[in-house]
Amino acid sequence: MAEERNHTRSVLIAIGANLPQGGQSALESCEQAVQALRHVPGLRVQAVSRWYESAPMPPSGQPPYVNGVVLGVTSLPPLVLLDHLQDIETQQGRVRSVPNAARTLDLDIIDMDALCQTAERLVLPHPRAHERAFVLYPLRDVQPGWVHPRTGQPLEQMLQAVEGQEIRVIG
Ligand code: PH2
Ligand code: MG
Ligand code: MG
Repeated sequence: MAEERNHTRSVLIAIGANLPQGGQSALESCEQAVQALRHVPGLRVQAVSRWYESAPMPPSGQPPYVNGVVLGVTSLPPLVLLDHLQDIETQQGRVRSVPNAARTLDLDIIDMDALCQTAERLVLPHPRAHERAFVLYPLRDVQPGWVHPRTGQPLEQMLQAVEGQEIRVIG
C-alpha cells in the first residue's frame, strides 16, 4: 500500500564502542558507523551529536566507551532497521558473547517516534536509556526536547537523575 510505503518515523540511534578494531580507535569506529548509517537505504541521518567518553556502566575493568547519538528519519519498519544496524556492527568486527562484553561497535535504537513495544528482539523505547548518562547527554545534542515515551519525563529531569555519572565531551 502506498500509505504504508510512505510512512516515516523519526529515530534515535545510540552509537558506542570501547575496543579498537583493525588499527582503528573506538572513536574512529563510531565515526565510521555514522558513515555506514548514511548509506542505509530508507534512513536519512539528520543530526549527529558530539562524541563523549565515559567509564563502562555498570563499572567493570573494561576500557572507557566512546558514545554518541544520531537523529534520523526512516521509512523502514523497526526490525528491518535493526537488521541493518546489526549488519553494520558485524562489518565493524562485533563479536557477540555475554551481555555488556566490550565491543568494537554497538548500535542501539533508543526511540522510534514514541513507539512502545516489547517484542523479543527489540524493546522500544530502549529499556535502560533513561538511566544512562552516555545516552542522555548526546541525545540532548540532537533532540533537546525529547520526552520519554513511556514515562512522559522530560530529558532535563532524566539528566538530573544521572548527574553522578562521569562523562566528558571528546569531539
Ligand atoms: N554499553 C553497554 C554497557 N555499558 N557503558 C558505557 N559507558 N557506554 C556504553 O555504550 C555501554 C556501557 C551495553 O551496550
Ligand atoms: Mg547497548
Ligand atoms: Mg546493542
